[in-house]
Amino acid sequence: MPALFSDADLVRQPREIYPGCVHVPGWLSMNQQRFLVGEFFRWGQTTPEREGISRGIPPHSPEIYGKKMSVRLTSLGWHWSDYAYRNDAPEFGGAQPFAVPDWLQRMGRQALDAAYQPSTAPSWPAFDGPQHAEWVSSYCPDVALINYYAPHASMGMHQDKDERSSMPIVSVSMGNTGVFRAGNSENKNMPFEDILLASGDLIVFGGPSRFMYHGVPKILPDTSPAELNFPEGRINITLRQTGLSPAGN
Ligand code: MD6
Ligand code: FE
Repeated sequence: MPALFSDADLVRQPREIYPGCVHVPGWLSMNQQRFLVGEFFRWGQTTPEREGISRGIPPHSPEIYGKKMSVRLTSLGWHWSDYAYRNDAPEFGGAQPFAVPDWLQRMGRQALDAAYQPSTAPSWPAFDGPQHAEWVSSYCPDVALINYYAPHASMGMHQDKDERSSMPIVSVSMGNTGVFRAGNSENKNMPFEDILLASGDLIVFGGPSRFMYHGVPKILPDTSPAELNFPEGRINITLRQTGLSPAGN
């Protein structure tokens, strides 16, 4: 059974890429991935107006610096537009996002717990057992950005710095494998490390890597697991704690 001892499995181990940035391949079970894909379709549907407010942000391509992004974005908790978080989306008739469900916030805590074990992430945050548990339980992500990549979509190098909290960003992906380019915190240039994010992979950005430049130069066709039933494109969900007050949200 040579497949049992394939080298490919050796490299798909949890790995601290830089201090604070940890990749955990195959973190989500296939059932969890299937559930998230089902929710992805629901989150993109807007519910009819009730008491003057409709809920749900339709997937759209945000404009940044006058250019439309190639990914399609929807979100939970807050609407992201012009590099800021808003309670509502004026461009969609004032629609408000659905809340981040409890189970998804819990998934965020489970992700921090899994990624920042001292054995996999020796450099940061370097907590002992009780401190680690307390820190994990304090994570309360109040926004989820959900990006859909059609086969030729990509995302340019950027920093995520619209949040006022320095708590980590939790990122999970489903569908086609994406080439994730991890850069440095100073500028968009080299050195880079290209990491393959496959369906079910987790990557977290915290501490010294929280403001690292990164992007997704391309996604790889025909890489979505058949059992997922999502043959084309890639879904990426990032959870963040904005540090903003929840007024009206
Ligand atoms: C993506 N992700 O994987 C885009 N940002 O499609 C991000 O931009 C990202 O994965 C901050 C932290 C983790 C991420
Ligand atoms: Fe990002």
